[in-house]
Amino acid sequence: HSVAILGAPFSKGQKRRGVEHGPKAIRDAGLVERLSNLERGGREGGVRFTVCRKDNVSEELTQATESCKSDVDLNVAFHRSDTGRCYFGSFLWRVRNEPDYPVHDFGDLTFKHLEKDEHFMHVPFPRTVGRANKLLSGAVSGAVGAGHTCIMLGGDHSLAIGSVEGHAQQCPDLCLIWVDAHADINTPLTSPSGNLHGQSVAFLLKDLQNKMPEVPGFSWMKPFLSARDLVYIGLRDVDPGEHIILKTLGIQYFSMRDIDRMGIQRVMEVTLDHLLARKQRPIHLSFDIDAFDPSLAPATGTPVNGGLTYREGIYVTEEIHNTGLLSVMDVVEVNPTLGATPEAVEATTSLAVDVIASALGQTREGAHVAFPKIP
Ligand code: DIR
Ligand code: MN
Ligand code: MN
Ligand code: MN
Repeated sequence: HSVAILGAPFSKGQKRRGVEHGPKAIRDAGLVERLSNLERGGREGGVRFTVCRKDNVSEELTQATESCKSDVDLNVAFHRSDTGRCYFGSFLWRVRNEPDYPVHDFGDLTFKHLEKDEHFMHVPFPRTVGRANKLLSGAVSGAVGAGHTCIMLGGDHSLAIGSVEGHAQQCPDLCLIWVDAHADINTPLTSPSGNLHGQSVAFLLKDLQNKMPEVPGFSWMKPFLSARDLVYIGLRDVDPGEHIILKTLGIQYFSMRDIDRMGIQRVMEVTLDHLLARKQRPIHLSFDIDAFDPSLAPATGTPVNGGLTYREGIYVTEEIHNTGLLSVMDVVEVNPTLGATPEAVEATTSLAVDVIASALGQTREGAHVAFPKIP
């Protein structure tokens, strides 16, 4: 599978400007380079090779070319300085042509701020947010339809409305894993803040259809997701109205207390069992960086103490990668204007790169590309 990166520089789903610089900040932390150099473990190998002859294999493997066709058997570990990859064993010596998982960076979407966009109740910028999500929905649908695994870089979490909606156009049976300190399931009627980034899930759920007023800007979409197709991980700041919704709809969630109690291993086991036991289907992972503890991800708009450790967060993405079903991932709420120091911002953006790389197959145990033995 190839990977598509879509930048969504948008901040009108909440009141703190700066989160629209998230996509650039995450790219500047080296996202594309990291993904291009992923040595993927697991069921598929990582790269395509051409066979070359032993006598043409110099210290610098880059000299080997496609014109070398016969097999060689080397029993070595070899490090290629040009790609940084290591190969080991008694195997055919092959040279990488191109990654099996090319990374396509589609750049940033361009969002318009509408001049005339009155509040709806106490909800600011409803038409601007609705239109941005309609645009994003089309982009995600296009990327998934073209066969890419799609990484959406936010931007605030209201963007998940369009991202999940676009994903669902291609994959109507998708399931949703929402990693966040917050449940983002307020309706305009329950929301204490009015902010749409705290309401994204309510727009998606069929089960809330008769609880949702008609918000201007959103007539292009209908709710499509069932409450049983959603699992939360990392909750620790849930509004009373949201708690009522979680309980009445019987939504599967794992608060930080649940993670303390069960451990992240069991949480992921139950999460994936809940969503995939009946049938395997595409996963939409919506990852709000504020799920992490603020000591790890300080540059975000609504930090809440007591969040995921680095290891818990990476375990979540490793387990999702290992299903082989990740189809779209959102990484949202990285706000590079909010770090107290440049180091705080850098910690947050490099953490975002780490969770993306992990979701796409970077392993902590290491990996190598296996070679077929000479018959
Ligand atoms: C709060 C905060 N529940 C709200 N939500 C946030 O505004 O609805 N989501 N910060 O990320
Ligand atoms: Mn893997
Ligand atoms: Mn969120
Ligand atoms: Mn959040």
